[in-house]
Amino acid sequence: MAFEFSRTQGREILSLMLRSRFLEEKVEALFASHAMHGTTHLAVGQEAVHAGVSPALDPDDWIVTTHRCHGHTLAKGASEEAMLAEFYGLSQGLAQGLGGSMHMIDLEHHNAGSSAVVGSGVPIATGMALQLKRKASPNLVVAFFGDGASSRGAVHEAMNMASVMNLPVLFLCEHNLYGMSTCARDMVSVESIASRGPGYGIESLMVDGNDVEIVYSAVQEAARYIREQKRPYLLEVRTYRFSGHSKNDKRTYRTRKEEQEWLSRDPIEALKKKLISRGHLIEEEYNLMEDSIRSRIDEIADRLGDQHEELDLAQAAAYVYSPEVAE
Ligand SMILES: Cc1ncc(C[n+]2csc(CCOP(=O)(O)OP(=O)(O)O)c2C)c(N)n1
Repeated sequence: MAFEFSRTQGREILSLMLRSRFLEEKVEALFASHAMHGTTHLAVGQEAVHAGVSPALDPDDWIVTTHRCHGHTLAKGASEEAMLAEFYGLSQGLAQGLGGSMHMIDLEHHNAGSSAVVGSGVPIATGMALQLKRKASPNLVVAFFGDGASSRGAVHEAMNMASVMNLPVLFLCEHNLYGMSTCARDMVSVESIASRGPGYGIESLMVDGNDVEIVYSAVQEAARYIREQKRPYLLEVRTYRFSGHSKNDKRTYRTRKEEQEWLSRDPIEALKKKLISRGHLIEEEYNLMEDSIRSRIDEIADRLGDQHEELDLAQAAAYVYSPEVAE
């Protein structure tokens, strides 16, 4: 029988998905009004991946994320407060305000962070998995990457190394059909990136990335396999970003018809409908959930927007060049 969330779990996951969606919608508005600076990559539409991966892991498992990192960061345990402070460049932000939208890092919640260099997190995650293996840790590392990143040499090298060295890493390909304006169909040599697994001797699977219950149970199963077999795993989740690639993307490389088709498969709507049909939620409760999440995010964003505690150059330099702390 297909996996189903319990009533409590389903409501928690729905709330997490809404927090991710509304946080990103708020951030989009704040960038548009120039209250926040730099650029940002939203993952609106990909919330079933955010909410289906980290909640299915052990809290001490690690993640290494990408330039499209907001939902992953939130789902691994960061607060909206710490994330919004980072977006604003404030010293109480996740990276002391030095990283911004693309460089969220949250060691407390075992999130090793992200970088703007596409695919660069995958070898880092593989190296972390090597260290976990050396320490005989029961934990694993999730390496998030996109369909675009799947063509990078470092990603292939990392998968080969993880297989040869039996490393506890879950290669999680968040396939949203596009790398910037390039459609995966014109750039990736195979129909499904999971089909590359056997080439590395790695167990692999492709699943629907817009169904959070499917993502969650596939991740649970992959994590169980990695811990028991002490082998890596490649999971491809198929999804779609409703938003443009980054700020100011007019999305001329895809049709409105294609967007409409994916919008009709909105992962939040899908979970909401399932919970209502199972008697785990009623429409009024859902509306209250939406209102309270939106107003909490608005309140935090307004409050932080009036603050100015930023690191000065000397403090930033001391932080950047602080000595490495060996474990
Ligand atoms: C090494 C490198 N090459 C190119 C870029 C420019 N770039 C930024 S995001 C992106 C697309 C990445 O696509 P994908 O891996 O599918 O992730 P998505 O943006 O879809 O989440 C590219 C090419 C970069 N940041 N780093």
